Amino acid sequence: MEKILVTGFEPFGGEQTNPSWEVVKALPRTIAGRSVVRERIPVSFRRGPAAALAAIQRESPSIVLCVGQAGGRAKVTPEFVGINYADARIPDNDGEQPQGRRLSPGAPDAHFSTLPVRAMAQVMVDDGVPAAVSHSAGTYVCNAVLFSVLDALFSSRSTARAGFVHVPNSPEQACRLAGEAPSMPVALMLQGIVSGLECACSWG
Ligand code: PCA
Repeated sequence: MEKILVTGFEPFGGEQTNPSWEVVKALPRTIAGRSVVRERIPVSFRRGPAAALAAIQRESPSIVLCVGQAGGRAKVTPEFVGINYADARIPDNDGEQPQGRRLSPGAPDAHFSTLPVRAMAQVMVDDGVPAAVSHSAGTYVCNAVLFSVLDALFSSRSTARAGFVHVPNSPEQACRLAGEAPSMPVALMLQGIVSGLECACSWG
């Protein structure tokens, strides 16, 4: 059976939970006839990409979807592009805070996601889940994981397709935040991720 590798992150930035892992944990065992393999990865510029790449090596998935939390966003957002750049606003979970530097000198400036991001956002919306394509995954660990995964698959001429989806804060997180703090129930995020993966499986 073909495999879908889905990654979620551990908590970071002083939070108790990370909704990306809550969603990944709750995924069904199979989607569109492919088995779902899940991996929790560290919020670390060094260890995060390495953990995602190790899971790809181990599992040889046909589809890779990394999921992360984007506090402040109100929608589920498939990411269009990963860029070869790091500029951390806060230290990662190893205390590293790279600023204004390339992730991989010599690699291309950017890689576009090889998942059908526009179609994925559309099926999510059709399914009643607020969603939109994002054209920037930021310059923190999520972007580093997306760029590194796409660069590794591109360099090895892999036929596996890969991408990233950011999810909003959960309501539990928003309750502890001051001021405007958009959130979404994890069950709704889950519905969006499942619809998006079904779309990715049926495509190309
Ligand atoms: N979000 C962060 C890193 C881990 C996560 O869940 C980001 O958007 O870079």
